[in-house]
Amino acid sequence: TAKPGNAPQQSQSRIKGAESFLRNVLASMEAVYLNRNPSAKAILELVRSVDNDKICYDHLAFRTFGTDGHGIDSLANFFLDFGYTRQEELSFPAKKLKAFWFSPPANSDAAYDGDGVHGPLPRVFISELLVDLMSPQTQDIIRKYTESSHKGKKHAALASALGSLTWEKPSHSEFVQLARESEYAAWSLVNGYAVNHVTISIHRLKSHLRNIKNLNEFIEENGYKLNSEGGVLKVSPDGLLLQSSTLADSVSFEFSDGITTTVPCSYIEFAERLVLPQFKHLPETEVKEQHRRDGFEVGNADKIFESTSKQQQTGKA
Ligand code: OOG
Ligand code: NI
Repeated sequence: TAKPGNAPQQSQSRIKGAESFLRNVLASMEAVYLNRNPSAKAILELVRSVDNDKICYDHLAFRTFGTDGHGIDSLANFFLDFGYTRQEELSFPAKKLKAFWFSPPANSDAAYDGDGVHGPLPRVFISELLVDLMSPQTQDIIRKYTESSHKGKKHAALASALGSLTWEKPSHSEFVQLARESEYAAWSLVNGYAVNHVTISIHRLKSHLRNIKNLNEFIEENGYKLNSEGGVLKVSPDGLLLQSSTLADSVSFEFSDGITTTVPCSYIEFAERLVLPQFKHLPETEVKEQHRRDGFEVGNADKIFESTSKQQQTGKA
């Protein structure tokens, strides 16, 4: 049903080719994440098991080192090439981090019936460590590894989809030095471009879990700990973006000096986006994603970052 002057059929099918490649890449990133994070995998299955529900991803999140082309852009380029649009910057001066979020391209109609990476395309949240603001020792360690990756920064999405670091493994003492100064830096050194978390879109569930308070209770009843930094439920100042997250799983990691310890891996997040005031009058069946609160919130994100931190993991409340 091409209107005059609109893209003809042929370019429509080119778009579909790109979309299916994008989804295959997302599926590989997700597979790496599910293999490494048994709690996240089990939680996705649990949520699906209630009323045989489907999962929509609200967003996928990644961390990077903001130095010499290894930062946000290294991964963003892939998403921009496949139709994503860069949105607002978020800044976290105390953590020496910044982030951008990216909105997805328009979906093909089939997406609305799909599950997970085959459903509506997720937003993407990519942050970077402001490496120049770290201590000289920490900067030296980070640059030693980013430089050793040579042109790896051009292939960040591939590294994420493969679950491979683009640099060699660090020594245990280097990991500890980074962790002392920035949990984020230490996490990134051993996890690289791997998915940091996927986020379940809570309001798009069908079961009673479509309310984030019910969801949080359900997760805790099933024996999983939620990140309690600043309270379990994170609420944006406008009251319309509600988020919570689990604590990251740990994996055994063999450092280059032969020492093996557990290191934090990834977590899973939950987000409920409420209907914007100007669309309050719409009947529930007509409410679409574009009628809901979009974007991210610095105050929420600042606390969600703690989902991979040791203090949270060892149960400091
Ligand atoms: C990202 C934390 C922020 C959100 O949705 O605001 C976040 C991270 O831990 O890397 O996920
Ligand atoms: Ni998130």
